[in-house]
Amino acid sequence: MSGRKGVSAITPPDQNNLKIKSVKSIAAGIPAATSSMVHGLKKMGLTKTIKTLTTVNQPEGFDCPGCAWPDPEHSTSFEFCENGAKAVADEAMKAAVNPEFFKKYTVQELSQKSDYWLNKQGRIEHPMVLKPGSNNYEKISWDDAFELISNTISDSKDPNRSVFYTSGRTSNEAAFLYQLFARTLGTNNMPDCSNMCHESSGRGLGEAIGIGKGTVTLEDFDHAEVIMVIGQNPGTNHPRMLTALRDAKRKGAQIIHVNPLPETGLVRFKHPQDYMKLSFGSEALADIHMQVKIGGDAALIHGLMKVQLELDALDHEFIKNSTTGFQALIENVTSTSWEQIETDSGLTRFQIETAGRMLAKSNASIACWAMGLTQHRNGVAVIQEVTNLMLMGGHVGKPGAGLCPVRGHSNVQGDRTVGIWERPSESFLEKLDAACGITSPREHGVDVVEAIKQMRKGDVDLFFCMGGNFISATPDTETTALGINNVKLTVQVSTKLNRSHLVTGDTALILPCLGRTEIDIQDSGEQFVTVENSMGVVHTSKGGLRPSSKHLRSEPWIVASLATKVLDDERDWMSMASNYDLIRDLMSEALAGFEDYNERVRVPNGFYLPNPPRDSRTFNTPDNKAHFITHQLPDVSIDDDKFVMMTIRSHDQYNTTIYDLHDRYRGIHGNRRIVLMNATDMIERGWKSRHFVDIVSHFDSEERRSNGWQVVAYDIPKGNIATYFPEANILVPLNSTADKSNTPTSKWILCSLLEPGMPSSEEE
Ligand SMILES: Nc1nc2c(c(=O)[nH]1)N[C@H]1C(S)=C(S)[C@@H](COP(=O)(O)OP(=O)(O)OC[C@H]3O[C@@H](n4cnc5c(=O)[nH]c(N)nc54)[C@H](O)[C@@H]3O)O[C@H]1N2
Ligand SMILES: Nc1nc2c(c(=O)[nH]1)N[C@H]1C(S)=C(S)[C@@H](COP(=O)(O)OP(=O)(O)OC[C@H]3O[C@@H](n4cnc5c(=O)[nH]c(N)nc54)[C@H](O)[C@@H]3O)O[C@H]1N2
Ligand SMILES: [Mo]
Repeated sequence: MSGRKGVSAITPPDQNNLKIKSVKSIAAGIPAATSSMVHGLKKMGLTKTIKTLTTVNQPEGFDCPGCAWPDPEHSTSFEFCENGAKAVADEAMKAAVNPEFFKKYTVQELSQKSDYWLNKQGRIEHPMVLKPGSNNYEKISWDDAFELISNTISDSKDPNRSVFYTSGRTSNEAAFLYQLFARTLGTNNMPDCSNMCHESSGRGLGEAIGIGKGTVTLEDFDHAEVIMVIGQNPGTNHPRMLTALRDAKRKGAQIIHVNPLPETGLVRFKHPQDYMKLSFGSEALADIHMQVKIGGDAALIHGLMKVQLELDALDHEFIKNSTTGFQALIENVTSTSWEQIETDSGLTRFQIETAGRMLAKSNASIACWAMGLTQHRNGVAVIQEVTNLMLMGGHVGKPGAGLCPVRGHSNVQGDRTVGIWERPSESFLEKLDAACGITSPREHGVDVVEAIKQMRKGDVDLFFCMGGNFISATPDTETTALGINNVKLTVQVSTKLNRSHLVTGDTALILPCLGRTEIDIQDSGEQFVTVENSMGVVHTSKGGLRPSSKHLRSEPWIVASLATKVLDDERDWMSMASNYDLIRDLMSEALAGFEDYNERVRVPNGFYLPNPPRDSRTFNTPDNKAHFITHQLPDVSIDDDKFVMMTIRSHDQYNTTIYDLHDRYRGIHGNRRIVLMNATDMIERGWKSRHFVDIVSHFDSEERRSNGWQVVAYDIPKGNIATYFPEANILVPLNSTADKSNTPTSKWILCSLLEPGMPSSEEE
C-alpha cells in the first residue's frame, strides 16, 4: 500500500518573521521565570499554573516530564525550570482535538499545517480511527479499537510482523507490562527513542564498565573538582543541571565546556528563584570553553590523555588491580600526533594542555555528555575514549567522580531497566521468564532504523507506538514515510496531535492517554507510577490535575486491555491495571534490584538501583575488570566545498514538539529554518545573514535536498553548520548510523549549501 495521497511527512514552514538578536550571555534569570509563567498562563490559566508549578518534582507530586535530571533530595522548595514549566503547561492544555476537529480537517489538510500549529491545538480527547480509503479520523470506542488491533495481530500469524515502539515518558509500570505483553506474544521488536539518543552510551559503557548507565549521583557534584560538559546544552535541555553546576562551582569545582557552540547556559547562570531572595548577581560557569569542531572530540580526548600520561596523573593501583587494556591505550595514544589532534579537533595544543593540566590536578572529576557525542558514526568509540580518560585517573567509583551520560526523556532510563530493549540480555530474560511463567523469544528484535527497513520491505503488519512521534523523530523523513505507509495498522498512544497521526498505515488508531500531571483513578482507587532518573534513582510520580477528558485512559490500562484482548493466557492483566501495586509486585520478582519494590519506592525520594562501579568499584564484565577500549581516530576530513551539519534543539521545543518559534539564548526569533554558519564561510561566499540557501546532504552516492533555509552568522567553527531538528531530518540518511549502536548520525551530516534553485553536482 502506498499511503494517502497528498499527506506531507514534512512540516510546512511557519510564517517567517526572522529576527536576529544578540546571543544571550546569561541563562535563566528573570526572562526564564517570566517565560515559564507566560507559557503556563497562555496554555492553562492562573489556578492550574500555580497548582502545577508547585507540585512538580515534589516528593508527593509528579515527576517533571521535561528531562531526566534528578531532583535534589530532601528539597523543601519546589524545583522547576523554564523548560520543565513549558512541558507541563503544554500537557495541561484543554482537550480541543476532539471528534469535531477531525471532521473539520482531513489528514491531508492537517499535514499542511506546521508542527507548531498541530501541537497548539490542545490535547486529544477521544480514541479515533482512520479507516482505509478515508481521509478523516472518526470516533471509535476503546473496545472496538482493541478488537481492531487484536484482529490485525491474529491475521498476521508471525509475531515478528508486529513492532512496538516506546518513547521515554512511559512509566516503569506501563513499560514493564508492555514488554511483558510483547514477549508473551513472542517478539523482541521493541525499538525505542533511546536507539536515537543514548544508545551509544549504553553500548560503550556496557562493554567498558559492565553497566550501560552513568556512575554518579547528584551528591557527587558537590565533591567534584573538575566537571567536563561535553556535547550538551544544559541551559536549554537540562536547565536544572545548571543549579548543580553552580553549586559545584561555589564549592570550587572547575568546569570544562566542550562544544562547537558557546552555549549560553555554560557561560553565565542566574537562578530564576534567586530573585525571590533579592539576589541579582549572575555566576560564570565554564572555566574553559573548548570550541571543538563537530566530530573532533575523539582527537581532543586523545590529547587530554597524552597530557595525563606525560604528567603521570594516573591511578596506578586502580589501573593495575581493576582494569585491562591500559598498555594498548598507551601505545595508541602516544602514537597519535599533536598535529593530527590539532587538525581534527580544531583546538590548539596549548588549549588542550591547559585543560589537561586541570584534569591532572583534580582528585575527583566527572565527565557529562549528551547528543553531541552519541549521534556520531564513532558514538560508541568516543564514549569509550571519555571512559578511558576517567578510568586512567581512577575517576570512577569514588566520591565526586564518575561518568555521567545525561539522559533526555524523563523515564528513558527506567524504560530500558524494566525491559524495553530489542536486544535483552539472557540474564534479564531468564529472570523475567521464571517470574512470569513465560518463554521469551531469544532472537533479537528490530531497533528504530531496522524497524524502518522492515516496514519498507513490507514485513510489518502492526506498528504500535507507546508515545513519541516516530515520523518526525526518525531520520530520512521521506524514506521513513514510505515505510510507515506499508504497514497495515499503525497505532499511536498519545497526548498531543503530531505528524505521526497523519503519516500512517492503511488503518490508523489514535489512543489518547493520561499525562504525568493528571490524576489516575482506577478501580482500586488513585494510583501513582514510578520512574528512574538519569542517576538511577527510582521514585514515584503522581499527577494532581483533573484529566483533560473523561475518555483518556492510563498507559498501564491500555496495555492490560490490549493484552487481555490479544493473548490467550492465564494472567489477570485487568487486576494489575486496577491496582498498580500488583504490577510492582510482579516487577519485584522479575527484575534484578527491584526486590520489595512497593515498599522501597514509597520512601520519599525513592531509592538507588544497584550500580556496581559506583557502589563498590566492581565491574560486571566477563573478567570483572574495567576495560580500556582504545580506538583509532575517525576520519574527519571533508572536501573544502562541503560542510558538516549538526541537527540540534532550539530553546522552544521538546524534541518534535514545537512550543514556539524562538531560540532565545542563541538570539534567533521567528523562524526555525535557519542555518547557523561561520562568518568567514559566509564572507567567502559573499553571503550576509538572512541569505537564502538550499541544503543538499551527501551519503554514499546518494543526495537529499531541502530548500528554503536562511543562513545566520554565528560563533561556530569554520566548515561546521547547525540546523534544527525535526525540520532537517529529511537530510539525515537512514543508513548513516553509529557503529555498534546503530544510532542515526544526527550530529554529522555532510552537506553542501547552494544558491536557491541551483542544481547540485549530481543533478547537473
Ligand atoms: N527543553 C528541552 N529539554 C530537553 C529536550 C528538548 O528537546 N527540549 N530533549 C530531551 C532529550 S530526549 C534529550 S536526548 C536531551 C538532549 O540534550 P542535548 O544533547 O543537550 O541536545 P542537542 O540540542 O541535541 O544538543 C547537543 C549539543 O551538542 C553540541 N554538539 C553537536 N555536535 C557536537 C560534537 O561533535 N562535539 C561536541 N562536543 N558537541 C557537539 C551542540 O552544539 C549542542 O550544544 O534533552 C532532553 N531535554
Ligand atoms: N535530527 C535529529 N533527530 C533526532 C534527534 C536529534 O538530535 N536530531 N534526537 C533524537 C532523540 S535524542 C530522541 S529522544 C528522539 C525523540 O523521539 P520521540 O520520543 O518519538 O519524540 P517526542 O517528540 O519526544 O514525542 C512527542 C510526542 O509524545 C507524545 N507524548 C507526550 N507525553 C506523553 C505521555 O505521557 N504518554 C504518551 N503515550 N505519549 C506522550 C505526544 O503525543 C507528543 O506529540 O528524537 C531523535 N531524533
Ligand atoms: Mo533523547
